[in-house]
Amino acid sequence: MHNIPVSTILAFLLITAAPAAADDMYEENDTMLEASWIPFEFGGTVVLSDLAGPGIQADDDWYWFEVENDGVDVVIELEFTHAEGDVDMELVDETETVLDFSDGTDDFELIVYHLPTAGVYFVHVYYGNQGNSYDLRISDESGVFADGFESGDTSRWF
Ligand SMILES: [Ca+2]
Ligand SMILES: [Ca+2]
Ligand SMILES: [Ca+2]
Repeated sequence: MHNIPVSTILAFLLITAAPAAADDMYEENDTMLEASWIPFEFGGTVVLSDLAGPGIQADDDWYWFEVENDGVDVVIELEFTHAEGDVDMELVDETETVLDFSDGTDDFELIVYHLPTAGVYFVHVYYGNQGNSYDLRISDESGVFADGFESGDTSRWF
């Protein structure tokens, strides 16, 4: 601190603090290679805001999750306020193929997709770049039906 004017220190703090305030805790995740991990589990539901708070769509946001079983019917829900910035999303596989997308004009986007094989999949949240906050929920159809069970219950119908 010796010989450094206070105004210089304050300016430095403002500059370094600004990016964190403008976006979410999952940055940097602007490309597939930088995608943030979502701890998806078969039969369960994972909610982004329960992990490190809601997302903010100020630039491209990529997330990845792993499916350990073949034939999972994955349900991906995105919630936000459309009036605060249009947000869209797509489901992408490891080969960068877009499997499905949702680009509506309401306060949510929804993708329901049958994943034939186990593997790593990506959710790409993008479009308006207005700094709109959102929540992301990933579940599978068995998770929907298992909602009445206590967490940790591993019982299945099949
Ligand atoms: Ca973000
Ligand atoms: Ca981002
Ligand atoms: Ca949209």
